[in-house]
Amino acid sequence: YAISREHPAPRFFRDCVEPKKTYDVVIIGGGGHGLAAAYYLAKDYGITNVAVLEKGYIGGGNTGRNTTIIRSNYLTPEGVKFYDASVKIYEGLSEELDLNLFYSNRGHFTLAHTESAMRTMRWRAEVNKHVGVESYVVGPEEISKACPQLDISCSGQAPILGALYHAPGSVARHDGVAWGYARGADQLGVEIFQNTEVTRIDVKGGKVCGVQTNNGYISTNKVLSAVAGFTPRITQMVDLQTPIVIHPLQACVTEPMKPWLDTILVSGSLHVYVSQSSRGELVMGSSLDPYEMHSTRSSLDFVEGLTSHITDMFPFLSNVKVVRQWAGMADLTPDFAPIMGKTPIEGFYLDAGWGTWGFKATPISGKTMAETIAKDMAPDLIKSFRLSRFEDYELTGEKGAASVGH
Ligand code: FAD
Ligand code: PYC
Repeated sequence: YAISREHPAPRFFRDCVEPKKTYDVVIIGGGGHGLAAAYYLAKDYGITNVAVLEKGYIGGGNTGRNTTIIRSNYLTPEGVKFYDASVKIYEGLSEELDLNLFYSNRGHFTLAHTESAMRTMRWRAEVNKHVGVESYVVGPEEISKACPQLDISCSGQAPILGALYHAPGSVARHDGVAWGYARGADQLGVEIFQNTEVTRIDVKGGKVCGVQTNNGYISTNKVLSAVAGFTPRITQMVDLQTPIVIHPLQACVTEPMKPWLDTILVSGSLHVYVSQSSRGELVMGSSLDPYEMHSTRSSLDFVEGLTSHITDMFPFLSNVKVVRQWAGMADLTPDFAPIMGKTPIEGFYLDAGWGTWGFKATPISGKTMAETIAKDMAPDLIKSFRLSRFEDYELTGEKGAASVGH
């Protein structure tokens, strides 16, 4: 590739224009996961002959569309350990990548409005504590203390009985995570190609041998697919079946306000979650759209439902304006856990099934997928996320900890 007047180097990383004929590893998808895998391949294993191919611009997929919640208060011990490892990397990531990711520890409340929801909160608290993660059940007084603006009766619609409190709950700047990993990978020698779409993957004798792109052909024996909502299109190219289905997930932000909301609040019953960003906007979302659709359109129906429930919780917000709304394409699995690791096609690695929950996993998914590719063997931390679990009936049920209604 050449850096020229037509293709000046952007501020963060080299502007790679023309891919080489061959790479040791090709990564499809320049979201947080693909870029983190590239970074750790180079940093942890010295594998730098790596190309990241992104059909649009980096971070333009779900990485730049999510509501940035980072937490590890899951339901299964396997899930809690995995996400806890990610939170621990996140805590030092601004320093490691030398970029301010606005990582902000807020504490996270999952509100319970019914006795059955309280039971799930107690269950999650016990699993979390068992694995050494700081989560416990609190009553309405403690919630009011942390967030005095919250109407505990929710305008009489669904009084709050208690919550699961999770001290490590945090938010961070989502596109910063993609840009930080991109710059880190680039500095170590990885080449990143934007506007480069993979249109075909060649497999011979059960082994990957190359990819066709709109920017030339690349030979390689190792391909990682990290394309979230586009996963079915890529797996179709190698004739691989997964149970992933795509539903839109929408979110929005309000006009900026002076800081008043210190914590992250999630209500499963009212189907809303909210935090306040470092620039004062309320970042809010609700349930998945209830139908399969490969689209990033957003709807009036979504903001109407969301704002009606948010004003049950915070009646004083009724005059605050929503200024932007958008959607991402969530790649959902039946058990709400990801699909990570090797596949029956030699040299084809899959990082998918991130649905509504994958931003928090970006660092650890990058690290563990890099290890899987480098050693051609998945580390223990991700073994329960293997694709074959759906054939073996060994699911990793995380629906009760998914945050977002389904
Ligand atoms: P992406 O960021 O989607 O990157 C995949 C990239 O692949 C895209 O840039 C795409 O252009 C590229 N691509 C696709 N096909 C090709 C091809 N053929 N060739 C080349 N490139 C290709 N998770 C949380 O943990 N916390 C949250 O608060 C949270 N909130 C969310 C809110 C919303 C509204 C949405 C939509 C998701 C939310 N998530 C959340 C989930 C999270 O955003 C995703 O799971 C995560 O960002 C997935 O990252 P990724 O890198 O795997 O995928
Ligand atoms: O996983 O915490 C989460 C989340 C919140 C909103 C969407 N995903």
